[in-house]
Amino acid sequence: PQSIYLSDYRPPAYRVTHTELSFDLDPMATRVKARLHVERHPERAAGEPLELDGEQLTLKSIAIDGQPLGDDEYVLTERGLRVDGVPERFLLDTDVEIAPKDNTALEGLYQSGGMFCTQCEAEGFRRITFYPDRPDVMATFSTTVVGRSDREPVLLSNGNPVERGELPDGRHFVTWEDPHPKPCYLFALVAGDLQKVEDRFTTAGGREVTLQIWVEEENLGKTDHAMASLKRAMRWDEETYGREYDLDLFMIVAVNDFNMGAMENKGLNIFNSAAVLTHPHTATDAAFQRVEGIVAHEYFHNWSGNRVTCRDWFQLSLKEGFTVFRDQSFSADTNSAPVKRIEEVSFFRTAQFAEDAGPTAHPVRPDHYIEIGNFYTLTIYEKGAEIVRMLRNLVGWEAFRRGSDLYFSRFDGQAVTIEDFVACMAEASGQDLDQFMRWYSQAGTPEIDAHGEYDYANGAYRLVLRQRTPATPGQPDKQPLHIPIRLGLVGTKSGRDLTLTLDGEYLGQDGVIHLREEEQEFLFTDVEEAPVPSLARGFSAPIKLHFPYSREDLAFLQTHDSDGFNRWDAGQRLALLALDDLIAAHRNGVEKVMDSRVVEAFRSLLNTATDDKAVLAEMLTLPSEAYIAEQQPLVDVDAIHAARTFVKQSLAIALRDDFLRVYHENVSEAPYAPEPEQIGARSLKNVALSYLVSIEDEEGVELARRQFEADHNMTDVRQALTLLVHSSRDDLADPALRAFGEKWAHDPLVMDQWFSIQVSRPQADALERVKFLMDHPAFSLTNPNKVRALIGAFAQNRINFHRLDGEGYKLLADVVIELNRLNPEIASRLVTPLTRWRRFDEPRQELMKGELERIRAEKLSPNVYEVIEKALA
Ligand code: HT7
Ligand code: ZN
Repeated sequence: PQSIYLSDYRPPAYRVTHTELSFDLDPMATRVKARLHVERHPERAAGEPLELDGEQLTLKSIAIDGQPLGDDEYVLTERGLRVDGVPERFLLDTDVEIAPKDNTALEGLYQSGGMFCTQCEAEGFRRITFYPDRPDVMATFSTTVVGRSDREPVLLSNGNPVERGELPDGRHFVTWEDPHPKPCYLFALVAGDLQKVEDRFTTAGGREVTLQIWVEEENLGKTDHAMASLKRAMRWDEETYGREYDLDLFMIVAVNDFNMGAMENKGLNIFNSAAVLTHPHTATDAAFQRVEGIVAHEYFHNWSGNRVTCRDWFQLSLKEGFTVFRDQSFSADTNSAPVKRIEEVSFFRTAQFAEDAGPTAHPVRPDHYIEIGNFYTLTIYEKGAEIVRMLRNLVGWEAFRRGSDLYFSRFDGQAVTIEDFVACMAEASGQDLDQFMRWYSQAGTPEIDAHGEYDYANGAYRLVLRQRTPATPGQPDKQPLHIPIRLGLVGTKSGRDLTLTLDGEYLGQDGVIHLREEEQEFLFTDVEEAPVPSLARGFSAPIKLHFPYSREDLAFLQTHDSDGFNRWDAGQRLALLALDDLIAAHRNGVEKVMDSRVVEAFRSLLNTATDDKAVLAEMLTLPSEAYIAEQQPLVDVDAIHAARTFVKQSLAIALRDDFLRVYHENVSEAPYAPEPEQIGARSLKNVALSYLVSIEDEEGVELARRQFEADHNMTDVRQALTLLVHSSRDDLADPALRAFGEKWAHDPLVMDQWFSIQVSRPQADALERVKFLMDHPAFSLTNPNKVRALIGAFAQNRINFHRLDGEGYKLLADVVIELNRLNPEIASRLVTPLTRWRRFDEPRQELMKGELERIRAEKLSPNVYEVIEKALA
C-alpha cells in the first residue's frame, strides 16, 4: 500500500455539481445508477483525464452525454475508473451492481439485520458508485430508492422526500432531494422495516422542523432521552453559537452493526444503537450521558463539518476537534461541569497520552497516511478539541465566538483547512497565532519541568518552566510550543489564592501565563506569603506537568485549591506517590505499608459536606491501573495491580464505617432520572460500595446482593453485578450472572454489558471465559459492538491480557487475523494494545512482538498493514 501526502494536495481535475442516484435494492445484487453533472475545475488545465474512485463495483454500463462508452474507451482498475478526452462539461451515466449482504466491512452499502444502511465516511462512497470520493467535491443530491414494500417499507435518504409511489411486483420507491451541496462522505441511505418516534422543533428563525428517530419496533420505548437530548442540543447551538438547523426534517436511525458511534450524514444521522437507545432498566448513567453527548456531537456537525467541511482528510481535526470541543461544552453546560472536565481529562491522560507516546503517534494534522480509516484517533478528536479549547481560552469567548461566526459565514458551502479556521480566530481577536499553529503539526505530549521558590525577603515568587516534547516517529526534533498555563498561588498560611502580579501587570488571583520559549522564568511580585503553586488549572493545555510537590503540598492543595479540577488532580498525584512506593515494595518483595496521609485525605473527603457528589465520587476514585502504568518508565503489570488493590483495601479497612455511612446516605427510592443530582448520588454510593466489596465486608457484600436484586435501574444493577463478579464470591456472582443473562437474552445492548463484566474480572479464569463466550449465541464476530464488549474489554483487563504465558496476546492476535478479512477498520483498532509492546518487560515484549509478526505474515488489509508496520518499525 502507498502513502498519501498532504503536500501533494491539488484541487480535483473535475468537479460534480449535481448527483442523481437511483438504487434498486437487493441483498446480493443492488443496482446503482448514477448521473453526475461534471465540469472541469477552473484551476486545472483542460484535457486532463477524468479519474473516479470505485472499489468492489461491477460495472454494467457507462455513457457520456448519453453516448455509451465501449470497453476500449475507459480503463478500469481495482481502485477506480479513468476516461480520457472528456469534454469541459458533461453528464456521466454509470450503472453498477453491488452486494450489500456480503459487505462485512460495514463501509459503503451494507445490511445490518434485515436493514440496508450506508457508511460513507471516510471513503465508503466509492463502494457504492464510481465517484470523485474526496471531501472537496461538493454536489447537490437527488436520490431515488426502490425497495420491496414488505421487506423495506421505509426508504430514507438525505434531505426532503419529494416523490413516492408504488411499482409493479410489490416494489415501491421514494425520491429524496438534498438542496445543500455536500461531499459524498455525507451521503446516506437507510431502508428496512423501521418505526419512528416523531417530535417537532421550532428554530429561533421560525423554521418548523420535524424530528424523527427510526428504530426497530422493539426499541420504540428507548428513544425519549435521545429526542430530548437532540432538542436541547438544537437550542444550545442557537444560543451559544448562533447556529440554526437548515432543513425541514432531521432524522436519526439506530442500527446494530456499526463501526463507530454515529455518523453525521446530512439530515439523516445514522447511529450505532448503543449510542442512541436508552432505558433506565437497560442503560447506565454513563450510557445516558454518552448518548446525550453523541446526539449533540452529530447534530453540531451540521455546521462544523457539513455546511463547512474539510478540504482533504488531513484536515479531519478541523471538523472533529472543533465538534468535540462543542459537544464537551454542551455537556458541561447541561451536567456537572467540573465532573465532566475530570472525566474528559482522566480519559485523555490515560488514552491519548499513550497514543502520543506510542508507535502510531501522529500530529493533529498528519502529513501522510496509508489508510485514513486509521486516523479517527484520540489525537485527531480529543487532542484536536484541547487545541480548540486553548484557542478559546487564549482569545477569550467573545473573540472566539466572533471568529466562529466569521468562519461559518466566510466558508459556508466550502471545503477548507485548519489554517482557514485559525486565521478567523486570529482576525477576530487581533492575536498572532503563528507559533500556536505548531500544536497541529507536532506530535507528542509536551512535558513541562517546573520549579519555584519563594523569596521571603522580597515577597516574590520565582517560577521557572522548561518545555520539551519527546521525539515521535518521523519527528526527532521538536520546536517550542505556545503553552498557556493557567495558575494560582495558594497561600500556605491563609489557604487562599494570592494576587498575581507579573512584570508589573496585575493578573488577578487566577491568571494565565504564556510559555513560548524552551525555558522561561516568571517572577511574581507582591506575594505576601509563601505559596504552593496550583499549575495548569482546569488542564489548561494537553501537557504533562512535573513539579516537585511534597506530599504535604499535595494534601494542602487537595483541600485548599480554589480550582476544583486541581483539587482532584492533587489527590490523584498524592495517591500516585503512595502507589509508586508500593509498586517498588512489591517488586522488591518488601512488606507493603499504607501511606497514612492518603488515608487521612480520604477520611477528610468522606467527612466534609459537599454540593457536588459526582466530584466527590471522582476524588474517592483511585487512578486506574492504565493511568498508573502511563506514569511508569516500564510497566510492571503485576506490581501495579497488587499496589492498587492494596491501597483500595487499606482504605476500605481504615474507613469502612465512613464508606458504609456514605452508602446509606445516598440510597434513594426516587424514580430514576438521568439528572446530575441523582447521577452524583449514585456515583458516590457505588464508589463507597466498591470499597466495601473490595474487602468482602459481609455487610458490603450483602448490600451489593440486595442492590442487584432490587433491580432499581441499570446503573445500580450493573455496579452490583460487577462488584460481585469481580470479587471471589462466586457463590453469589454465578447465580446473579445467570439470572441477568437469561433475563436480558433478547437485548443485544444489555448482553454487551454482560459480556464485558465477565471478561474484565481480575480472577485467573477471565481468558477461559472469553473463549467460552465466543461460542455464546449472542456473540458474533461480525458485530463490532460484540467484538468491543468481549475482546476489546478483555484486552483492557490488564493482568489477564498480559498473562505471562502469552495466551492473552495470542487470543487477541487470532481475532485480529480473522477480522482483518471481515472488517479491517475494527481489526486495526483492536490490535492497538499489542502495538504498545515496548512499554513492557522483556518476556512480554517478546511475546507481543511475536504475535505482531504472526499477524504481519498474513495477507493484510491496508488498515492493519499500516498499524503493524508502524508497531514493528
Ligand atoms: N464523523 C464520523 C466518523 C465515522 C466514521 C469514520 C470511519 C469509519 C466509520 C465511521 N463512522 C463514523 C463520526 C463522528 O465523528 O461524528
Ligand atoms: Zn465527529
